[in-house]
Amino acid sequence: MTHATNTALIIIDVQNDFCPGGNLAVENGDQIVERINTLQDDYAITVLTQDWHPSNHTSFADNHDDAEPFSQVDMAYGPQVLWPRHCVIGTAGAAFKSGLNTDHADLIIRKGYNPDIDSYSAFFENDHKTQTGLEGYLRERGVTKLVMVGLATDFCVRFSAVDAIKLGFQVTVIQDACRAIDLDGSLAAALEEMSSLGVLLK
Ligand code: VGL
Ligand code: ZN
Repeated sequence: MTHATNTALIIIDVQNDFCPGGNLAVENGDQIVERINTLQDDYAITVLTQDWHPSNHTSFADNHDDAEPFSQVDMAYGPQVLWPRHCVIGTAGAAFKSGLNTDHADLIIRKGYNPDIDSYSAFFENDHKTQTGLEGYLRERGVTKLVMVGLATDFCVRFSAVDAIKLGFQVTVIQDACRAIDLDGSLAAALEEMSSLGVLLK
């Protein structure tokens, strides 16, 4: 372990559906697994997040009439991309990517289980109000610095990093331990937003 107990590694959504062969595959998403396993040796505190949707989740295009995957709609809480059905609770696609070492996880936080609200961020659902409980957990353990890795750089990593910095954590994203979906320039926008808010992109 090389980092102090005030620093946590947050491993975002390294799940089968976000890897090649999965329902919402991120290009080369599987290539970060070994890197993340090695990184885990350096941290005293490790948190895993798991995208965890009920079958009737409103972020799934097939739960809307005539909606194409990757199109955008307006929800009560703001704009929402409609995704191919993915990470359905209890399915193989929702399981952690095989080979990912989960033995050291202090906490596994599930998100997106409310059918009416998506949750990209590990801290807040997409209404930016409903908390997941992760902030309280980290504060009670005295964590002030977060290092984020996982999938996808431009959605769940981005939203988690932005919320974390707004909450006052110091945040680093290790880019080569992340992979992006890159929908209509979303990767460039994510990197721009994160760095402008003070997220350290390593
Ligand atoms: C994610 C889209 C939908 C992610 C989750 O983990 O980045 N992206 N659900
Ligand atoms: Zn999702």
